[in-house]
Amino acid sequence: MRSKFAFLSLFALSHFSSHAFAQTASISNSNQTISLNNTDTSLQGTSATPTSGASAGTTTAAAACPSLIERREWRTLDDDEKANYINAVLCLQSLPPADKTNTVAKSRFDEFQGVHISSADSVHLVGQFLPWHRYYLLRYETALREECYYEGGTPYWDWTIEADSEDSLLSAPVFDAESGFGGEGVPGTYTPPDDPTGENRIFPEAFHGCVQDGPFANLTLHYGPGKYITDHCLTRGVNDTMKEFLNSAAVANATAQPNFELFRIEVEGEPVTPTHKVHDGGHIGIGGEMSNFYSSPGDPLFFLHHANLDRIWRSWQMSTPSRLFEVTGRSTVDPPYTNITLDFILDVQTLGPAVAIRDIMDIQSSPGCYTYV
Ligand SMILES: [Cu+2]
Repeated sequence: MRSKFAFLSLFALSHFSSHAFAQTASISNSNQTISLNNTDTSLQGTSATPTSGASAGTTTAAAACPSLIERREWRTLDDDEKANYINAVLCLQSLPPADKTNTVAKSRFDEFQGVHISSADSVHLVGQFLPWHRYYLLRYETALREECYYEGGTPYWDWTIEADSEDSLLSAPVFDAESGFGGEGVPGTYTPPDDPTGENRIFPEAFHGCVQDGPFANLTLHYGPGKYITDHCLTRGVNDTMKEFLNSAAVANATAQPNFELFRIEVEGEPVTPTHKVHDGGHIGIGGEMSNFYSSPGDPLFFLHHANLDRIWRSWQMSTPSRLFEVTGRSTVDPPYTNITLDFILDVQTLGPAVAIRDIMDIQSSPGCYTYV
């Protein structure tokens, strides 16, 4: 049973159960803040992977990293570094899909979007939300590096910089037509397909139009919007209605949470929270394809938004030693569910081998081997 949602509930599920998740709305927000600006090197070379006492699983010791890939804020990249990243994304969009049985994807980039669409119902609003997206981003970064000669790390967009200021989100350098990902959708250039049952979670108001400047002006997506399969442009609907959910106070509220479950909920947002949060706020603030629960990775900015969320999680993990390997939460949206553990398997389908959550908890051990600066 699904119903039509309001525009501002783009990431809402209509059938979430109202047990403990609904009670987290009033979690107290202390003034505790965690610096996100310090170079994250405190565990470099020292991490060891714990084994779970509860069940067997992958219990191999974390492999050491030969070096750490630096993930940096987009605006700290120089013009050449920005161009290198954009060119690598364009490369991924030009490579044929690795999965020859995939008849929809025309490129490696499409393949990533397709896997998110088919995974979305099982990797959101559940305990594996953050781990799954961490691993998904890692596979994307690895593809850029191994298949498209990119030598850097996934950049992130720290939207608190715009959200804390009087500036519009659209003023962010990520939207620059020359050095960034292009700007706002042009009104009147795109009409999304009807979604009479609501199952595609398409909200026409969020689709201002096609992005017609920048490197992705000529991009044709083959998946989406939603679960539809249509050839269409990259769409956006950038707006400032989400700024209050993307500012540094919102991030501080998230990192102040005392356990993983409360932290994950405070990051992820509606419908288990009464208002938007940083995750759904970023999706809705960019709008268009990014506003869609299923097909959002069709906008290359998806990966910069989620890298920032991953950075915030890393910050929370590093704030107390016990948090580095803390993971809990329901395994599915609907019962019967189990409580996920470090042994829970993250499946990214054709994008790479399945791994246990344990293996990606410490980003500074293999297969992660990256750091946020
Ligand atoms: Cu997602």
